[in-house]
Amino acid sequence: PKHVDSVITFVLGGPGSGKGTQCARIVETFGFKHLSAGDLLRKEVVSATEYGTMILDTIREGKIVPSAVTVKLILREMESSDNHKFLIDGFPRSEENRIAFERITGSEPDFVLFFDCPEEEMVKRVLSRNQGRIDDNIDTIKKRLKVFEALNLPVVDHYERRGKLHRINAVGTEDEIFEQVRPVFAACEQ
Ligand code: UP5
Ligand code: MG
Repeated sequence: PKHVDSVITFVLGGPGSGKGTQCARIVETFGFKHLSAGDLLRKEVVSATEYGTMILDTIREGKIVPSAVTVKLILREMESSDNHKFLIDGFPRSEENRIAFERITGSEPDFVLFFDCPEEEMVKRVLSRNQGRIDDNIDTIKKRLKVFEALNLPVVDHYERRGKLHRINAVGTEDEIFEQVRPVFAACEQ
């Protein structure tokens, strides 16, 4: 399959830590294809496919959609893309997600970015985002933060142990944060 020669980057961080914002900058500067797992899932809800209702209920509760569904959506995008450099944003969210991706694709990420952000800053950003997301309310945010800590941080630890993690301080202006991100990608361009 096509993804065998690809460059795969996972972009991790809590809700509102700035993953989507920095991914847009990486796309602009380094020509990656941005795949936001959350955006792909929200698209399924809007197009009312067979999993739409289940996905909506899961997002509203701040829980994690079954790996098989998410991996299928990501893989479909990878396979239909002309690009071979992928930024996978907001996935894997759990060890189960990670293991499913590795098993189904036979690939591991080349490197992993982690946007490290204090909870109060994440809450502030999500509450002031105002894009009508069903999960951007204080009750769901609290649930998202709990799920992040319990299930996503073990994935971060995994990649830290594998020497693949780039920890980014996610507090500061968008430009300041991108100046920490840039060298990670500049190094892999050579
Ligand atoms: N902002 C950005 N950078 C800033 C900065 N430096 N200073 C000040 N403000 C900054 O940013 C959030 C807001 O902060 C924006 O208004 C931005 O302008 C501002 P953004 O870049 O959107 O942050 P991001 O980390 O992308 O936040 P997001 O809310 O998208 O993260 P989540 O991880 O919570 O959301 P996601 O869309 O990935 O997932 C949503 C739900 O889908 C999950 O809770 C889950 O239920 C489900 N899901 C799965 O089940 N499986 C998956 O694999 C993925 C998602
Ligand atoms: Mg996002």
